[in-house]
Amino acid sequence: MKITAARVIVCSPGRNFVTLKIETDEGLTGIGDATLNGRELSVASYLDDHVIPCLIGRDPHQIEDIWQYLYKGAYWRRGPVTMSAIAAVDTALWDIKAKAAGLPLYQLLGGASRTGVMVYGHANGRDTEQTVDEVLRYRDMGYKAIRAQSGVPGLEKVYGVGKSTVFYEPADADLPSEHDWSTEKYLRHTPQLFDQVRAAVGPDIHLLHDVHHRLTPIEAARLGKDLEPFRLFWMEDATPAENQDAFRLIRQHTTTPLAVGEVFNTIWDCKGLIENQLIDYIRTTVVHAGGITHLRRIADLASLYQVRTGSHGATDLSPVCMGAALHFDLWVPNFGIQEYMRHTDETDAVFPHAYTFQDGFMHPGQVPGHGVTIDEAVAAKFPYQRAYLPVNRQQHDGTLWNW
Ligand code: EZ4
Ligand code: CO
Repeated sequence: MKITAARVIVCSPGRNFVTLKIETDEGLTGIGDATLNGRELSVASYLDDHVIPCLIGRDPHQIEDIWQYLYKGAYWRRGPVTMSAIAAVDTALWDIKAKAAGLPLYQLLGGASRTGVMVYGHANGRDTEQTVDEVLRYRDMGYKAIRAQSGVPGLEKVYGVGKSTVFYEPADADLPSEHDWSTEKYLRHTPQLFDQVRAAVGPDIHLLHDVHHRLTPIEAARLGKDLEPFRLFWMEDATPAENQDAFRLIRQHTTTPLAVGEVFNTIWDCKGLIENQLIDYIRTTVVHAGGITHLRRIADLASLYQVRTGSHGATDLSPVCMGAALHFDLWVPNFGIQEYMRHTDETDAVFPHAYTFQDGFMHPGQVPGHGVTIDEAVAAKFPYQRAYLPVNRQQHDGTLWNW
């Protein structure tokens, strides 16, 4: 088999998505997600201008060799743009290989290790009361694990809380919108939020929370300690992780489990955190961390230290990534949990998919390949629209902070 063509499809059914489609001389095609929120066209260009010309004529079965060629062959290694582009190629090639075998992708990885993939949903409210109601609504939808995010008194906009409680889309403006941040207000509010959520939902539902990189290590340590009575499944992105040692300080102070890694793009971003047992869950994804080929390497390293997977699954990761992730999750021995934010009906119409949700668990389906396709005619109705993630500034003096 030979690769005869590859195309980048950019569309915006409510939000932007970049999809790579690879075609072969045997008529088999595969697709991969290349979406990098707020920087979509950079990945599209990387693929169009520098990757696709190198793919034509290659054997699509040589997934590992093509991965190494794109990673080592560029000379310039790593980075979110490069690794998202490599991920798109890798995902499309796994799709083709599984279709050629006539098997759902998880069978090629080693088969199912579990009956379904536990996912967590997002409960958001403008205040504690509404957040508690949302958590109960997610429980009633069947979710076994729920992330709770709430507005904070004195802050106008907070990460995770949007206009609608059903769909959350932070990339909301033609130029970055600006939010105010106050660590003091957030740290005062969050423990009482989880006190009330836990009291309302009882002991059996897993509760999660995303700090979204806003605390310093010592502040994160204090929040982790304050949240211990409410038995969180995890506290996510407690502090930025460029300095992997920062997590040592948090770890020394709290038994609240720690998750990090949605912005990581290679195993090197994870290495110290995993080898030093500073985290409990690694959140790297198919799309931003080099595809299934590289994610498998990260998961294997993590398994040596009893670190489990908990892949990012926000709406800016397309259904193509979600489909591939669910095959990975069904197989990976050290699976922990998978994030799942529902896409809009427009997005689902562009990306018909085989995966299903039932009673808090998802399944990738039995369709050969990863089970997600793109309807290019529908996609063409939704042209690209520039959209940025917000930025954060300290409320008291306007200093730029982590969003
Ligand atoms: O802010 O994917 O856990 N989920 C998250 C996401 C991220 C977005 C950024 O594009 O932190 O909502
Ligand atoms: Co997050």
